[in-house]
Amino acid sequence: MKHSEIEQKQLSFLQDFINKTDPDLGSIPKEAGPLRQLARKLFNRLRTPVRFIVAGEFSAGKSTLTNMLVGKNLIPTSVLASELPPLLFRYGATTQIAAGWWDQKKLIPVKGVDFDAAVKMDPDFILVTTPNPFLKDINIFDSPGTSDPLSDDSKMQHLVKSSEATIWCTNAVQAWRESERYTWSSLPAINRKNSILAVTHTDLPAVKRGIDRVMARVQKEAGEFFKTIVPVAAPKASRAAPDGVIQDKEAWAEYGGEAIFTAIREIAEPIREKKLADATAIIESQLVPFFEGLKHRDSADGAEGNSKAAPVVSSKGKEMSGVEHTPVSASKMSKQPLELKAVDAKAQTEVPEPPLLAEWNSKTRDLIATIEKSDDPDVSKLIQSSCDIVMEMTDTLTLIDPQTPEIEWVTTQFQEALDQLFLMQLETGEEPLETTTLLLLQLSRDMEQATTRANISRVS
Ligand SMILES: Nc1nc2c(ncn2[C@@H]2O[C@H](COP(=O)(O)OP(=O)(O)OP(=O)(O)O)[C@@H](O)[C@H]2O)c(=O)[nH]1
Ligand SMILES: [Mg+2]
Repeated sequence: MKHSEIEQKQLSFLQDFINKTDPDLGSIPKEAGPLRQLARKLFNRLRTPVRFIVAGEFSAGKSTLTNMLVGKNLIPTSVLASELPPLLFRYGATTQIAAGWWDQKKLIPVKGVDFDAAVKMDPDFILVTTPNPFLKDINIFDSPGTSDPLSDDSKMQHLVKSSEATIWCTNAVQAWRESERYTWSSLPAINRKNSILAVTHTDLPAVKRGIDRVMARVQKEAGEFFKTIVPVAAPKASRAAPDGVIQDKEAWAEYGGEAIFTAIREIAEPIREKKLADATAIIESQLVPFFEGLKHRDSADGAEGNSKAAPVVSSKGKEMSGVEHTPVSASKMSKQPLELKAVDAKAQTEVPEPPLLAEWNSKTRDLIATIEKSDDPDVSKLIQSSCDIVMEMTDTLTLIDPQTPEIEWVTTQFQEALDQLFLMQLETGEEPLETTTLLLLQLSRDMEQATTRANISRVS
């Protein structure tokens, strides 16, 4: 089954779960609450496009490249670049802008795509929507050149935290300077992992003459830090594709338009695959058993039609509604609302868990239970506790000898989660506890995968 079909099925299951666990329907066990929230979170996660931040030093060509990617010269030259806050580009039926603040959910629409008027409101960011289909899967954040991504500027911190991939712009005239290398190395691992280096201004005659030398040097000095290095000349590429429609194929390829879109897709695809696989694992282990229990209970009450579940697709693409899961009664689930998949699976097959996985699952389960139980949770303390257990396990994983590719992979997943949790300590963002729970559950799944594949059982 194709990625998009599986995604659609999971989305309809989640939508169904959310509808059928609505407390207003009455007779819904109150334990459904946290699972309903989890379903909402997964639904939003699956529907959120992959977010790329365009970063780099002052005047590196970030906004010009962003304009090319969204297929329109939307970023004004009338407003001084230094005055512009971060610009978030998303898909919308019409081209509109709105002023936004990170800590408020409200956006204030600004009439007539008037950036000056938006800037006067002193927003944390300006949201730009435009009907480019590319933006349905990818969101682009243009960062302001004067902001140091490492500064205490909370606008910038939030922007970096909100993105999953980076396009770093470096001017070919002085490509990959020492200061860039320094800033880059201090960015969170998650932003550095999925990254493209766009070498801009490659159409300038002086650059063009020595382009092979420039690219060879950049490759040598920065190759290890980026998935791909792409030479671009965004103004020329834009001219080859007015309004995002390619008119001059040759020029589009020559000026890097094609290469940068390919690089973006190659980075976005695995991120989307992982999101879907993670969501599928959580749906299978947490939501399906509860939903089946609900159905079972309702059919015992003679009200089966009320909670007929949409089919769920397992990670292998097979339909599994009511087939692979033993129905769990709602009252049983109530005691373990967020039971981990690894524990469930082992209980069914009675195969003992590898000790490292068991250790991680036990710590995670305790912490999630604490999160679930607290009526008035101390958010920062709980994030700190999550950081502690993730850090401990990261240390344990790094000590494993020999280091197999599976161990290295799962260690990277833990390091990335740690980066995200560190940033959440600085700025919690929306629904911090749900995000934390989700991160821990994903790590459980990663651990299960790695321990199964690599047979990691102990630190030697
Ligand atoms: N010839 C040429 N000019 C470029 C290219 N990319 C950007 N420029 C020009 O370089 C200047 C700076 O570009 P911007 O896109 O504003 O750079 P920026 O990184 O967004 O700048 P700040 O936001 O101020 O940091 C503008 O005059 C652009 O027209 C390129 O590939 N080739
Ligand atoms: Mg700019």
